[in-house]
Amino acid sequence: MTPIQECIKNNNHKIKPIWIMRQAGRYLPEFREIRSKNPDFVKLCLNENLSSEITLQPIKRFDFDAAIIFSDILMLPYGLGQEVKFEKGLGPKLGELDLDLIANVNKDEFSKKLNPIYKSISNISSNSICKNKDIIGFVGAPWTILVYMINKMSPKKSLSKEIFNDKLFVKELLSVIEKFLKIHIENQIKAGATLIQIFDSWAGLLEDNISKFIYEPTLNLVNHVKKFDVPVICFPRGVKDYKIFCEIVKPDMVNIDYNIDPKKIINEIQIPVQGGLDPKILLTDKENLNTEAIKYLQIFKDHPYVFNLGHGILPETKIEMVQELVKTVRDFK
Ligand code: 1CP
Repeated sequence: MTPIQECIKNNNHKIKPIWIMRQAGRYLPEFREIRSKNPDFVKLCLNENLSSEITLQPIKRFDFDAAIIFSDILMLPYGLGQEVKFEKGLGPKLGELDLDLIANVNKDEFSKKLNPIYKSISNISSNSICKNKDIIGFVGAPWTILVYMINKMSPKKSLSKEIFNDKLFVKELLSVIEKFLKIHIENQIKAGATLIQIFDSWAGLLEDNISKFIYEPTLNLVNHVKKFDVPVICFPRGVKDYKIFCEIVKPDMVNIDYNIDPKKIINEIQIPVQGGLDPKILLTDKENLNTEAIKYLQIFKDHPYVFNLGHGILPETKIEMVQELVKTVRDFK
């Protein structure tokens, strides 16, 4: 059994697998080299040879226990026909949103558009470097995708709450998003993903209607993944109460963010836990990194735990700090 599956399915707390959110990306010089020759990010995600190569880059360097497919949560709106562009320094920019057009996209058309992602997963799962490693497929959670599709840019830049006023529009859009997220999940599993992670990066933005926008649609996705007997990890970044989230949504494992007190979580949550370390710690020094990483390893010593961060690795992270982190986790007894 692969390491994360072993943690989840057998409740094994003796092994501490490690992988890192955004491990295939901008902190790696070999990624930056490919990226500099491929200015169109969406095209890069749809180039199955390059996306397979990028997925394997961090595995070759650090021998992580899991490979996360090089793609993006915004490939979903792209698959639905909404324009998606990534501009330097500006982040993602999405085009006009036409609900009538999107609601009429058919499953085959969508799957065909995103087919290179599935081919890349299938390439990776048959590559000998990934023997006994988990292959992580992923999606954005319905709420986070809804935010990007309506806001058309990162809510980090600005988010107008008025855009959620048209309740019927939002409800219909959410239902289309959920339908296609299920298809995207199923396609990734059929291609060879052994685990699914659901990223709700903007869960923390929501103050009311958490049931309608987060619990209910995420639970629907979690139940969908479970039908395939594939474990599902949720990352509801910034959500106020992880305990309630886990009780309602029932993922197989939860990734905690760096604002969460791990000591509190271990008393509140019975399911396997992943992550937590603040990515900024990797920008400090090795001594501090060891102290902070060991803190998590100690707290979760007797709990099924996968080492990871509390959000994606920062682009300015030095390679040697990642090497140090992997060594600390592997040497921990
Ligand atoms: O070179 C570049 O400029 C591209 C940077 C980049 C990369 C490497 C983007 C643009 N996406 C990715 C890959 C990516 N994105 C992966 C696969 C690689 C891996 O994880 O190892 C994954 C899983 C994602 C997931 C993703 N994309 C999330 C959820 C996780 C998180 O960090 O919160 C989100 C919110 C996105 C949107 C996105 N894509 C890219 C950027 C810069 C952003 C964030 C924009 C914002 O701040 O709103």
